[in-house]
Amino acid sequence: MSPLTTVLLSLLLLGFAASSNCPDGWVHFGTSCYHFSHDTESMPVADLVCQHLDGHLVEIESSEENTYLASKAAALKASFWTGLSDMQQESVWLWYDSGRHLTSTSFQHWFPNEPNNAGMDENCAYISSGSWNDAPCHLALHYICEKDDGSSEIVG
Ligand code: 2F8
Ligand code: CA
Repeated sequence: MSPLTTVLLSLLLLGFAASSNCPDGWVHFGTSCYHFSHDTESMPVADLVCQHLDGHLVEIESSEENTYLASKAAALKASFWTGLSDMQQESVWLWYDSGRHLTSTSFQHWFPNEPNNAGMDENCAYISSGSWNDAPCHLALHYICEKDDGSSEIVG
């Protein structure tokens, strides 16, 4: 292989690698980038901040993703808003941004006896130590934003 071909191939490979990178302040897992907030916000404002960062509040779809997020959050010792809410209809849990329903076959990882709608005012779900709890949406908590890592985008 000529030196020129080697350089061109290296640049091409670097280009592919760069296309699946996450921005500074985001971590990579699967095909997503995740940002663990430093500030605290109500759940609806947290979602607006995530959208401002070209993402959305996290949508947790598998045990692997949940375990990864829990491992990252453990070091930060905080509870984080997810994008899961039943604010439209009590007990009908939806991922706020995609509109996907949480069904009996969906991955879910509630604390025992949750969600319990304590005080009849708990319509948003946070993750804490890998388990989920419903809590009042107006509480100011940390939050996790998610966005696609761009790896499925067509380059060129
Ligand atoms: O005991 C479960 C109960 O614990 C807390 O209330 C005392 C939670 N509240 C918040 O996290 C704000 C409830 O959501 C939870 O059900
Ligand atoms: Ca609760």
